[in-house]
Amino acid sequence: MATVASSTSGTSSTGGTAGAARATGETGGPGEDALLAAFDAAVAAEERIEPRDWMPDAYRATLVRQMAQHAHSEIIGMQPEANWITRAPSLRRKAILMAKVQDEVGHGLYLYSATETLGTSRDELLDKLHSGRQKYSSIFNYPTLTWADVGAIGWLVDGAAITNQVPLCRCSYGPYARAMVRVCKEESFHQRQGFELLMALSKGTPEQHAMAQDAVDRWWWPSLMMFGPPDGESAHSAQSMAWRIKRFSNDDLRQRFVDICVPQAEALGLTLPDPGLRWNEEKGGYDHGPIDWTEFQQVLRGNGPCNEERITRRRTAHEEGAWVREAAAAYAAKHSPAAADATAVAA
Ligand code: FAQ
Repeated sequence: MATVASSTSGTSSTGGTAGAARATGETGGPGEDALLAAFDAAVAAEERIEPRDWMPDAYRATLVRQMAQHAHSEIIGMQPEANWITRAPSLRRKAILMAKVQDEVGHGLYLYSATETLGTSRDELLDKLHSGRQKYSSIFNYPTLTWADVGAIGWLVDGAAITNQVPLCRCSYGPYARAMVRVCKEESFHQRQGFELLMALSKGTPEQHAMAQDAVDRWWWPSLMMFGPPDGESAHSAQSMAWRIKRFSNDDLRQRFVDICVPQAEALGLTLPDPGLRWNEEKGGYDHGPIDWTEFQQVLRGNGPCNEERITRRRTAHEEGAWVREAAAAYAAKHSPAAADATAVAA
């Protein structure tokens, strides 16, 4: 991890008004050192930084990077599961899956909105996603080969997402923290539906049990990679933790997830595909086998099994949705207060 003491400097043009610890960035206000000191004090006092508060440019850029990546993950993350909506084995399962996929796009909306409070636009963010300048989570570059994958995504991918995101409810940036509260509640439902789906398969016919096991075998290691590179190679963790954006390191959260999953796998009657999993009395957690970080890097470089397919589908969806955006903008313009005033004057 890179070492960081407190905020790196940088100015921001937004003026702040929130509380004694918040200096304003307006002309004639305190200088940059005072602004930075007030910002650091607010973070240290567990106060929330709000959109109109002064913040270092690097803090803003870090938030935009992480939140945009998170928002992109939510909307790209709809694709692997949507693949199974038409083939869900019952009306009940189809209704549940449709609701879950709709929730994911909702999470994307909260997160894009929260990112826009940092002075960027949704168009800009989507453009960066489509041109490969911003990332989305590695996990969504794996295929969903069988119905059991829907269960494995719910149990493992949503489970990993919750483990990572519950601490983000205490993120120092207010809009992100508040969005996370609702997202986590919904992710919790998603995780349970995945667990319940896998339980039904695991206790079903031998073929269904084998399908569930195969899905867990394929999703386990990529789920562990969701937490990001090991702490020693995590470029942003130290600074993000100093700013209280992140509360725990990648490895600490990964460990927490492994410890949660082992007893859950036992309850499911499924095996986690890691012969190296052992209870370690001294650390009070499970040791696990080595993660294939070469595979992770390959996926990040665009060479995962589905990278090309996912981004192509996303770009197509964006192009095909152009008429909806145009219609919505035309409707908003027609019904804006200015348009209403003009109509009243003409009458
Ligand atoms: N995939 O220095 P760090 C979900 C990048 S939502 C791709 O450790 P950081 C819901 C990282 O960006 C899942 N890239 O970075 C759902 C950085 O690259 P950069 C998404 C990754 O930010 C469920 C570089 O590696 N969740 O699943 C990944 O401090 C089911 C160095 O890494 C979030 O986004 C990765 N896995 O920590 C939806 C949560 N890991 O930007 C549908 C919020 C790292 O310098 C269906 N994000 N990288 O080019 C976070 O908590 C953090 O950003 C981490 C990474 C922990 C992901």
